[in-house]
Amino acid sequence: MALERTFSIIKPDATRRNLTGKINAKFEDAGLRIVAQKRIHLTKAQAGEFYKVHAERPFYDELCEFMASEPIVAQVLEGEGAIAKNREVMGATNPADAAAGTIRAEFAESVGENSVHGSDAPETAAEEIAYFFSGLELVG
Ligand code: RTP
Ligand code: MG
Repeated sequence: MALERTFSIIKPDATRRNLTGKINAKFEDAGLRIVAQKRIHLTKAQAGEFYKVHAERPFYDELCEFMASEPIVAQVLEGEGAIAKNREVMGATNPADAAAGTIRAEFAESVGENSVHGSDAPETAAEEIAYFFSGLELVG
């Protein structure tokens, strides 16, 4: 499998509880390298742009409020099959369905406040990385 990059967010529920280090340890233990990382505070409009694919869903407004409520940590993870591997380490969207040992099983508070985001495909990974990071910030 080829070396790949994916985009990750440590969400406000997790940064608020000082879980960045524990979540990063899960990524690193799974063989994902953190090649870029920064703490930023999104506006609600920026959160809305990022999650625009969900604009018609009933939870969209609540999701945007949540993502803008406190700082997030935006990251780029690199590894063999990084997109699928990251989704595996994250666990299912709803922590009640997430496999034991996954980030969401251990740390998520609810289906909405579920600690992490991970890109779902190569095209979205490329778009999301480019939205948050410049070429200069991406060190291989
Ligand atoms: P993400 O995009 O954040 O990596 O999560 P995902 O692929 O596992 O889930 P997705 O269906 O893309 O949903 C995006 C985020 O919206 C929030 N959500 N809330 N209240 C609800 O029923 C509900 N459903 C989804 C979660 O924060 C989810 O991660
Ligand atoms: Mg998603």
